[in-house]
Amino acid sequence: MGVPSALYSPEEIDANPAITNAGNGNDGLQSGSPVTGQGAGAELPADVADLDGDSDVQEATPLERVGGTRVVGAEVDLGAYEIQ
Ligand SMILES: [Ca+2]
Ligand SMILES: [Ca+2]
Repeated sequence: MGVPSALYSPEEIDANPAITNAGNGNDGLQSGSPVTGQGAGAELPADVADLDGDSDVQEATPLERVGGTRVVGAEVDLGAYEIQ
């Protein structure tokens, strides 16, 4: 079992992801982060924990790490956060 492909890009990114408040409680991505839109939304895992409480556990994970919408814009952001 590997890492879900929504969590990395085939090209990989060797740059600071610009995480807000990194190392001191995480709050998400800063505007202009190089991971913006670099994920693969088609590969998001199912919402097996029903994070949004709508009883649909077959849909793609609807929320990101801090409760924002999982996919904003044309493509999911790489990693656990999504710029809102
Ligand atoms: Ca759900
Ligand atoms: Ca996005």
